[in-house]
Amino acid sequence: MDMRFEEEAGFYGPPDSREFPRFMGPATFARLPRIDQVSRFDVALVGVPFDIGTSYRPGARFGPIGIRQGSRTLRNWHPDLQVRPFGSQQVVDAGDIACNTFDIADAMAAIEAGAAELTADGARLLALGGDHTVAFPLLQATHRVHGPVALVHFDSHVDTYDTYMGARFMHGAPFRRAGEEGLFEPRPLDTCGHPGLQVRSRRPRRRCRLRLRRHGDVGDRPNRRRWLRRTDSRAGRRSADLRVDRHRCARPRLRTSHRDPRSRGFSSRELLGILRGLRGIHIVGADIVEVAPAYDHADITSIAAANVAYELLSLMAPTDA
Ligand SMILES: [Mn+2]
Repeated sequence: MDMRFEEEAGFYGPPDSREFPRFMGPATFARLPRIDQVSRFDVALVGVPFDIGTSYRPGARFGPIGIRQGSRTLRNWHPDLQVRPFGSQQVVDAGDIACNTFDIADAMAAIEAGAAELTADGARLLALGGDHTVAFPLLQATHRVHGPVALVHFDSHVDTYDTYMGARFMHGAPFRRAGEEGLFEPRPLDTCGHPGLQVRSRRPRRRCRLRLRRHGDVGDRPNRRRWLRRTDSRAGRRSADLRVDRHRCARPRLRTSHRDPRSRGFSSRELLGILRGLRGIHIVGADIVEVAPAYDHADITSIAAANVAYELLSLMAPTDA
């Protein structure tokens, strides 16, 4: 049987689930068309199956597969934001960036080149990691097109290590490297994910030149409102880039596939609510990292990550006229 992608206003979305139930059809994100099946695209999802930069539990190389599997039930209508993420912009699945799994430097170059190729014509990129190391080459590619972006980072760590066992490129250092190259501004780095402080791990060392903004627990409503106001005023005038460390900014109670687990993070509901509050910010790039399906019971984390991706796609979507 011919399984056609549903067409709405010239944009191709998932096949009609009344004819082709969601357990059938393409293994692409949300069963969307592959990049080679449409003539043009506005947003590309791309997998970055890289996890040799991790310092604790490996397995995020399977993150793109897990998130795609967790995305099969996503629908083309976001009732809270009142947008059609697949019917008002062309979203495609660009497959995975083939990156070396034995050589970090080689992988970094491949990820930057792959991301740059996908965004050269102005398309936006939503990357599915992979461990957090991948944020650096992805930001390099974003910088090529947009210059320094306003960076919003959800994580329980600040990821501003200088080196770890001598390694400069690893999952605890991407924002140190990005800061050194001037890939984002204004400073300080906008990280949130920690009740009480903004992150849950140790504070960065003094010699780290990146200052960090204290937000309080943005899961709490008054703090959330204040954080959204600040983020809006900081990011509102420039292109923004969102980085979500899925596993570390969510509660281990709910997120079971932590690659490097920490307690007391946001619930999925809190995180999605915070993201929804970012409506109006011009997002040019985003990634969701550290999804490790081997530790994920009943696809809980993969489904949550897919929904974060959906929220980001909805934030990128034009509002219905
Ligand atoms: Mn991280």
